[in-house]
Amino acid sequence: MIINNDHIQDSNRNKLEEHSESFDFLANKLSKKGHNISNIVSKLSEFQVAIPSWALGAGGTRFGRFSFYGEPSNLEQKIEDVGILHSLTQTAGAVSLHIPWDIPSDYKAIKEKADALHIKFDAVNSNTFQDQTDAKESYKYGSLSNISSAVREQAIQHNLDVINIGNKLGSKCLTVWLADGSCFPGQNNFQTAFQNTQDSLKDIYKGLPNDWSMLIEYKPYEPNFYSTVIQDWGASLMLANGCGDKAYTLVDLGHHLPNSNIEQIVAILQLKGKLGGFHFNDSKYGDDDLTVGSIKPYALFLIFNELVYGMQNNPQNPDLAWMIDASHNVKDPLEDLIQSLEAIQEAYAKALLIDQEALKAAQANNDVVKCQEILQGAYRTDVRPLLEKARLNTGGAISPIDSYRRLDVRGQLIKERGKNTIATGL
Ligand SMILES: [Mn+2]
Repeated sequence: MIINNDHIQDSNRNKLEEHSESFDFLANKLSKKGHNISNIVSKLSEFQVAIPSWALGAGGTRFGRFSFYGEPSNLEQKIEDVGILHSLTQTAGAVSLHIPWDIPSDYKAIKEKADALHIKFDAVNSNTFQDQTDAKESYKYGSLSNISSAVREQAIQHNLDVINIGNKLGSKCLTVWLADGSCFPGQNNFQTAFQNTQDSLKDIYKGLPNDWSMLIEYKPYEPNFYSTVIQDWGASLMLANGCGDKAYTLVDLGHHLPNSNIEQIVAILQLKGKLGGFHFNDSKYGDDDLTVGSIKPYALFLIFNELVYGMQNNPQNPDLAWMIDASHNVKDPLEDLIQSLEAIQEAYAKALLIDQEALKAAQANNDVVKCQEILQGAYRTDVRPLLEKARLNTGGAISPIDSYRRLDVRGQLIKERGKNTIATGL
């Protein structure tokens, strides 16, 4: 199913008047406070977030998986789904592939399909957390950290293969996340496992094209429950520094122990020019992979405050690879992703409303009350009309969820694909 401009214009029609009223009211109010509205709206339009190829079907848990029907069963259909998201929201202009689940059989055809839908290929993700059917070695006891050099070599080669596949699609970035670790004290020698990981990453780094970057993702626990080799941002940063200038840390919101100060982590990494990628989701207890902004929207806003500050003040830090990394168990994955994209834009818009000069002055005066007033004043603003305007300006839907339902997208997909399709890798 391809959503064209007429579909969207049609579904926007009955919302235009209400949008104009609320936008004019907000724009007028914010302009009086000195905000440049068209600048904020165009920043929102430019902000594009990659959709991972594994988020388009029902994720499920280790206890079960419940289908939403009409799920994409191959890479072509996954790209079509990202195209649907992008037409409606105009903020999902990239896809992040997971190898080996999404190896194209026809590179030219896949690139043409993505081009036609204005979808770029963002970071490619390697997978050494499960065994493939034809694999010689097993990752049961780790991959890049494994005690066996044969296993490490297989895992290194896989990452080099992923770079090669990404290169053919125009990707410029490899994301490495390792499940490596141990489930019981004494199972691993921490130092050996870390050193093996560093050496393996250096071998992968040698195969990285000059205009590529390598993102190293960390996670405190799961699937291993006693130790993880790359457990936090410090370990990731050490490994990135050990590899070189093109290696960076990737922060995934769900990969922290409860109450970690993630905004401080992203601030310091940007100061050091080492924040390369960012994965959005939300969580209550652990790596819950819930809809962005559904549990802790204020924390997301505080993180965006630091990200905006970094984007404006840290030229030493590269442009970030933004991606949603969530799993959809009880909602239609496309509706869930639309809600996530909206929450990201909302947090970004609110962060753009923070008066940085006033905040700096209040900090200089140790006026703590004023500092909080400035942050919360921005946070309490209902910025949704700005998001609507950004979407309207670029041909998107005023209300993407509304249009998605009005156009009966899921019903169409079920008609086209049948009920019982399952996405590769899920
Ligand atoms: Mn992630």
